[in-house]
Amino acid sequence: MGILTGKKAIIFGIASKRSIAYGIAKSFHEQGAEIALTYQNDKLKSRVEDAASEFESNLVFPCDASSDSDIKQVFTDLASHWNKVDIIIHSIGFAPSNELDGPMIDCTTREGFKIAHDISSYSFIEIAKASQKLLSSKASLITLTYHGSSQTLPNYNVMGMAKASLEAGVRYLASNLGGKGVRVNAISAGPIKTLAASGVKSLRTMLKQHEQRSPMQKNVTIEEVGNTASFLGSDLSSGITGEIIYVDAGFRNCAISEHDI
Ligand code: NAD
Ligand code: 0WE
Repeated sequence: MGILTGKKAIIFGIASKRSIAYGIAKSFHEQGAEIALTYQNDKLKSRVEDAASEFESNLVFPCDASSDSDIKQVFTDLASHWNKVDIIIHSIGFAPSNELDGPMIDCTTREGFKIAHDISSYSFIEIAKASQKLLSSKASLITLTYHGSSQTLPNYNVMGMAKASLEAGVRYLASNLGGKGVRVNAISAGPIKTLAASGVKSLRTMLKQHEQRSPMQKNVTIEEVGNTASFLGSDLSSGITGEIIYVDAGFRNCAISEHDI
């Protein structure tokens, strides 16, 4: 028996086998959860269908996170298959690429700011809203964030602002839903080479710095993030809500590495 046996989980944000959401789906499947997946657009449909069959599911729904009606439709469709949902994973983030290339003061635009906040932060609130009728008591909502919300690093720019907004949203949603027994948390992952991250010029430097400076002297994997999501989705974490849990090999707390002295 796994720690998620009997749980039903819907996961937003698989784009490839490197996606953090894929690592989460894999861990959930190992831990005995039933899984449903969503995909952003037709280009990603067959990949997400393949992932679903790998995890013994045929529940796959389209969902563009910028569309309230898409998000609502996911839960309408899901309700014809499931009578409850126990875990929701929001693993969606986006800013136009020109927003992530150079000093923020030069490259941020009003439109880019709107898109980044809409897709990366607001969509989590809309998903929480749309899921309410199906949410089980003891349900767990989990989103993915990054330390660029709290400390500056080159090029992350408006995504850092959107992640700060997302993390504040986690605390407010936790406060709103806590009375129902529903928990809301974020996982703050260290840098990982996924599709979204590959589009970023400074990623190689970020990964190298992380490996050198983190107490554990390594980068984290989608499997490590997935296993933390399993813990946060399970009843083992029943006392945790409104938290940002770091899966970063200790990087956040380390200003200068002991290994450099
Ligand atoms: P990824 O490219 O595999 O996943 C990003 C997902 O966002 C994709 O599945 C994409 O389809 C989805 N998405 C983007 N715009 C969308 C829209 N309009 N509608 C629906 N879906 C949309 O990359 P990832 O690194 O796995 O990213 C997942 C989450 O993890 C993001 O929130 C990201 O900010 C966060 N994160 C990533 C890292 C990292 O270094 N890779 C670190 C910390 C946090
Ligand atoms: O949250 C992320 C991914 C953010 C992201 C990346 C892209 C690239 C392609 C959002 N939108 C887009 N849009 C695109 O067109 N990460 C934590 C990974 C990441 O992104 C960075 C990083 C790291 C790490 C951007 C700049 C600097 C470091």
